[in-house]
Amino acid sequence: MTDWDKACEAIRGANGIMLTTHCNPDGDGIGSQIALYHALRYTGKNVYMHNRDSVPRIYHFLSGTDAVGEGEDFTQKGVDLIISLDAGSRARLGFPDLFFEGRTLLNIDHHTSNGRFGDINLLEINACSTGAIILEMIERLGLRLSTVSATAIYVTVLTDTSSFRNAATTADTFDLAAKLIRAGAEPWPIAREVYESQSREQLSLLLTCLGMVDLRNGGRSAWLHVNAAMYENTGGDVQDTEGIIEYARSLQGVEIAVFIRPEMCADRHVGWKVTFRGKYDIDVGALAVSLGGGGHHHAAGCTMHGTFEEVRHHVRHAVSTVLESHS
Ligand SMILES: [Mn+2]
Repeated sequence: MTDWDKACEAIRGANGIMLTTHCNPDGDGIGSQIALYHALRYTGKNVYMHNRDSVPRIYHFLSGTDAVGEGEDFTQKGVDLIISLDAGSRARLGFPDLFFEGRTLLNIDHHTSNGRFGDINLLEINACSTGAIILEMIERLGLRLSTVSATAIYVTVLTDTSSFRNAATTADTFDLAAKLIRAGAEPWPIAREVYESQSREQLSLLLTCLGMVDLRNGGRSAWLHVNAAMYENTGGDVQDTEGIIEYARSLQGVEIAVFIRPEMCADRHVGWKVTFRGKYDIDVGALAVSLGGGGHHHAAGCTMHGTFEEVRHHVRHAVSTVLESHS
């Protein structure tokens, strides 16, 4: 049996399904979740959505996001299948071990570093987004592609390809986008919600952050960070940091961009989230793996522990080593 057969069979056979995605969810995680939720609801199954962290504001326009539960506890009875979407490891889901006991875990993802942590693993590393895998899943299961699901999958493609710009963008990506638009997804209203609805606090945080850009390794690496004081002074929050790292990568000559922010769990500081972006042949996914995280060739991250200074020192060393081996 192929992984696709196993995944489809698990979904067909399940009575209660819980859809979840990684901590601090992005457009791919939320869009995949919403798209599959609406498609499966037509089958008469009990379908729930639950994530450790809340849905970012810019995705609230997707219908069904108000039904996404949040927090470390999920008490709903009768769930026999958990579907993990867009997460490279089980730890990235942010739930206690107990959460998974007695339930089948189906892992659907496109990260090269995915640890095959599910009971069933559906990994398509050439997919431009996890949502692209969900579209194929909907088709294979013979489910209806509603306007709502098409819109949610369009969001996954738009955000995970950095607006049809990154290396994952192929002719297939545009075929996929065309199919979604024909099914009712509207590019401009979606772009307006995702990219043209910034708050003043977000802009203020961006300004503060960019003012502190640090170029190192002779201009080959660019560093940005936020901390609790910067949130406090600007009124911004973790959601407002989405995309800031792209400014660091956008500088000419930069090969590795690094962004560091506090990693929170229910208002507790649990470490530092370090995000990497690459531009040329350096594989920041491998860099992140070497620091205990994971990701893609040009976009990756990890969570580290210690003081900010300790973490930055450690990451600077790792980045310098990678750059020296590529000079
Ligand atoms: Mn993704």
